[in-house]
Amino acid sequence: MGGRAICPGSFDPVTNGHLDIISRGAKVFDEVIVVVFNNETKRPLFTVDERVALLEEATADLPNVKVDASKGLLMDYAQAHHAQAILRGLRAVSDFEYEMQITSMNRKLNPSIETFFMMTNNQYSFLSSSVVKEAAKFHADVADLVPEVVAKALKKKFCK
Ligand code: COD
Repeated sequence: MGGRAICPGSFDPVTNGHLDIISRGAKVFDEVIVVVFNNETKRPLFTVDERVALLEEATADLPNVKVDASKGLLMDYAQAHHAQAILRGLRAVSDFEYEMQITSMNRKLNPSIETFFMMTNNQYSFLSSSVVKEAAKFHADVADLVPEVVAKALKKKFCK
């Protein structure tokens, strides 16, 4: 397909489910910019800077993936960075309604930038940053659900 895609999210923290979408997207688009936004409805565990650093390490082996952060509107960011597409992941039916809402709003804000959805890999269909944080809080082993650097960062957060 080619072109530049923005993969937006909270990434608090990045999981193997996110990485699956990012790495598969990087095969379809010439360039993927992963952008960390502060989702006002969620109380973050990691600061935006920490989330960016974790994403940078986790995507270091993907040469056409860049990581950035923004405090503004997704569509303003996409336009300013000359992106043609927004890349999102879809897990269960429960994601659908929320994605419909934000995609409709984003299309209203800028109809020339399309949103593309990739279905999650079956093994990640119930994986979210929230369940990972909940499990890590009680010192459960999350090593096979997140990149190594994130597993270490979670241990550090919850041993204080
Ligand atoms: N498998 C596949 N995909 C997954 C998985 C998984 N296991 N887990 C998550 N994903 C996907 C999500 O479906 C999503 O597409 C992406 O990965 C990121 O997920 P999250 O949860 O980190 O990110 P969200 O949903 O909290 O991100 C919300 C935004 C930050 C994109 C949104 O709040 C936003 O656009 N904010 C900026 C302001 C704005 O422009 N708002 C919209 C107009 S009102």
